[in-house]
Amino acid sequence: MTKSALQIARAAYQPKLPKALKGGVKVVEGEPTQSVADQEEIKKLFPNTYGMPLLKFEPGEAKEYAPMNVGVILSGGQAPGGHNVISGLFDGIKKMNPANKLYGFILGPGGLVDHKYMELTADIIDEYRNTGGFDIIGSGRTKLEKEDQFEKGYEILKELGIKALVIIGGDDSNTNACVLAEYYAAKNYGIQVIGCPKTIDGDLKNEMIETSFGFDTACKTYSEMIGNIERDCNSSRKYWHFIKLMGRSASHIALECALQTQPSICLVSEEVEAKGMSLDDIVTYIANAVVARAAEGNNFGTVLIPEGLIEFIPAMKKLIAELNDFLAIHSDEYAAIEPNKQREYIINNLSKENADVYASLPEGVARQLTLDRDPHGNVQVSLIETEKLLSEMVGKKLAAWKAEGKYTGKFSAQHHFFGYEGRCAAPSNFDADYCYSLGYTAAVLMANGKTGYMSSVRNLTAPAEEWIAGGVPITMMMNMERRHGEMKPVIQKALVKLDGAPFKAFAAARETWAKETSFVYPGPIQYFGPTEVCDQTTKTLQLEHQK
Ligand code: FBP
Repeated sequence: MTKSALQIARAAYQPKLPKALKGGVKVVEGEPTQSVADQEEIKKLFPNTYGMPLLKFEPGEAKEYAPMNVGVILSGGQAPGGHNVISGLFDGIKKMNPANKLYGFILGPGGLVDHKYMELTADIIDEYRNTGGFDIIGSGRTKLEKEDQFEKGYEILKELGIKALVIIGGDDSNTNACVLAEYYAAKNYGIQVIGCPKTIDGDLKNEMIETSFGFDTACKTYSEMIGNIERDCNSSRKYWHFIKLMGRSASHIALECALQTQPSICLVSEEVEAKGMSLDDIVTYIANAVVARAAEGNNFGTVLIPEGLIEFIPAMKKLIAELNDFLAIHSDEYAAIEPNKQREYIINNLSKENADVYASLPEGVARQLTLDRDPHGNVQVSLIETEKLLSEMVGKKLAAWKAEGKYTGKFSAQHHFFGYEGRCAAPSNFDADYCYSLGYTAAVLMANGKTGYMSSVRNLTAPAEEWIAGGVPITMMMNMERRHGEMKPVIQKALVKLDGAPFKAFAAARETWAKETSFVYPGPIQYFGPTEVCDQTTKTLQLEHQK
């Protein structure tokens, strides 16, 4: 395999570990824990894994550990650093006992159920150290939630002599990891399950999990590109760039990129929902900023748009819900209608309120809302080109204002969507170190017989040496939520907090950014060089830690 010069140099990078993981490890138990809400229900559902103590690692005596084989699964969307979780896990279990073996299940949780796996040997691991992507074993979105899947999994775990399984995933995958841990514990199968917090979206975080891995690298990658666009924009001074950023639901990525690049405008879905803003309110907000800048002779700017925005606009949320229900029953009838009559058909069949919203949408977006449903029958919001929808509507509003003599500037838009570009980038030093520590921590948790825990590494704005490693019972992060019409125990998803330090810092600066050109150009991720350039964490983490 041909490798780039950076890949070759980067393979030799030795990720930094917290002090407690450098030699023998002592596991210190804290107080018993409670779930964040709905304690009685969660306790009943998880009799074997509820209420376990928090665990903290400290330097201790080197111990001998009995041999154990371990399995690992990558679940859901790619996030930079996944390969380092696996290499930290590999190095950890080999250090504990060189006879230990690591097996990877292929293409996500489906690999466990379908018995598709490979042994991850030292040669294979060495090929993937400090690289981006999940291609070492692949990832997938099969949900592990049914008993027959757990039993199929157990068959192969038993066959391979696997005593512990690590599931690297987001909130849903870690919820499922906990259900699996509970199931195997209840059955006395002797199989431990440990979770690792992954997602570029940054929405798997709480008191004990300061950030999910991949968020740092993905945001730095997007911020580099946004900075480059801002410089282009400030050079030709003739375009407004509408940039949609990944993050299925929460706006953490858009907010972090805004803090790094200081765009003219950044929308935050959680604020849109809290203020009950309509699509027209958002369009008017952007158009007003365009007019104000045009008055200063600046017919250019940048607008950051979180991917999940549409679903946070209350009126759109209602419309999408009614469309989902309606098309679940009438999709064949709808498909049989001539394309040029479909819009009218939908308008005639929706409630007046939703029909009016639907009728106000540009043709293309209205169409997208009735097509491309996922296996659960829901609109795939990520396929909706919000960046084009907004620029088109802003353009129309400005044209109307021009006709009324309220605006005399020029408006020309460019569109971008940054998502996949950042998910497999070579991990930043932060993600390389953090992930390696998470994997190593998982190995220590397993060697000490723990199950139903998530690997946790905290104090992340301090140098890696001072990071605090340990385990958090997954049940501690759970509450009951309605999913597909049923109340289920799930890990609480962390949306952007409007009273949190990152949003407040943004809100305090955004008027200036809109009026003046305050762009910041972060440049590419640096892997070698001064620590203030190479080891910086996200602004989100820095601001959250300043509390
Ligand atoms: P995870 O939550 O599984 O980490 O995935 C996050 C994400 O990258 C979202 O930002 C995005 O909306 C989605 O995955 C895209 O999914 P897919 O890879 O299936 O297109």
